[in-house]
Amino acid sequence: LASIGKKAMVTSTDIQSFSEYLKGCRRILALLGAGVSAASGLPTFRGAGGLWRQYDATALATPEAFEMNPALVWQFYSHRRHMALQALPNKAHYALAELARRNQDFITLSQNVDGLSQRAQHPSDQLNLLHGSLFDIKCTSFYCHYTRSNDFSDPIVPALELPQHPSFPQTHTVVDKVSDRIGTSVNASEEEGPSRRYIDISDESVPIPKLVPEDLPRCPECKGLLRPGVVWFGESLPTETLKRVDSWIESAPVDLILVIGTSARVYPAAGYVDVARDHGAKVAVVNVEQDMSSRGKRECDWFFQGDASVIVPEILK
Ligand code: BV8
Ligand code: ZN
Repeated sequence: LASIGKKAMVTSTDIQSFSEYLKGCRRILALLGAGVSAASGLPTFRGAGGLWRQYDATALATPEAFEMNPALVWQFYSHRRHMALQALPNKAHYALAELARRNQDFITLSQNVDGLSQRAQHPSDQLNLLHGSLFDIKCTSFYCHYTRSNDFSDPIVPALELPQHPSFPQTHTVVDKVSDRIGTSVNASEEEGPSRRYIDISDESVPIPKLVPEDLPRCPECKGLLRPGVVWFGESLPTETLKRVDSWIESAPVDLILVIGTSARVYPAAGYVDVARDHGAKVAVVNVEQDMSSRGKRECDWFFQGDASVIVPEILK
């Protein structure tokens, strides 16, 4: 009897049953993590990509690290801004944007700060950036409220220009006029314009220039130090965004949550999986690793193993 009473928590890998269910879905959530942008060449936080030089990325993404060494943290973020600007959205970003256009009752909760969902033309009123954006900047002076969004300058200040040594082995060729590519998916190879050569400073063998605070991004209003507009560990998530998401969830039962490319370790973002389930949602996980579904978490209803840029367009078509 116990076994009959126990809900069959079988995780299906069957696209057919998922597509059947998806057809009847109206209110859908997606929770995105760094794995969605892996196919665009951006490193994830855990696993190999989780290190920047000899630092754990999550140790640099803190107010304490910024307080202690703003130059190093700015170099970390400047490098990630540069990488994100050089990257292109992939088919997962486009498929999710397409679903949002098709269905107003689909909203995306993204933990990613790389701007790729936006560049895939994901409708902005259905895209909730839980952890901010690399391209938002804000002032750190207590009394000053200066912020700016969509600052795609690369680098943001001359001193953060990646060192250029054409002979250096780690150089990678980048194309100029990146700003022309924002909002388009122009392919790098079609890009004309002179290419400059930069050193990849994520490699700790590469000496990085010593910066003084004056060289760092300063507030045009109060001359205070500017910081990346991302949510660091220990900081609360944007209240407006949380309010919007929570009222969307509370307003009616949820049919489905897609959990794509996330280790679901960072809270409160990861908590939305259980919140959605508690509001009636079935759970579909897309991940290259099994650990998400089998890590003792409550079972998901579907688990699709593989690269999000391959699987997401497939299961949403
Ligand atoms: C807060 C912006 C409180 C910055 C980020 C102990 C227990 C529980 C919680 C805590 C705890 N100690 C501290 C906390 C709270 C902490 C937290 O959750 N820590 C974790 C590490 C335990 N959370 C916070 O601090 C949050 N704030 O709690 O505030 C508070 C409340 C009120 C008032 C004041 C304070 C703030 C968290 C936000 C931190 N900022 N990002 C930046 O980007 O630099 S988080 C950052 O890491 C990302 O945004 C992302 O959210 C997270 C990384 O997670 P993922 O995206 O999942 O990436 P990851 O690499 O982990 O996984 C990638 C996955 O993709 C893997 O599963 C992999 O298998 C898969 N994958 C890889 N390739 C592919 C793929 N899948 C598909 N296809 C592929 N090709
Ligand atoms: Zn200021």
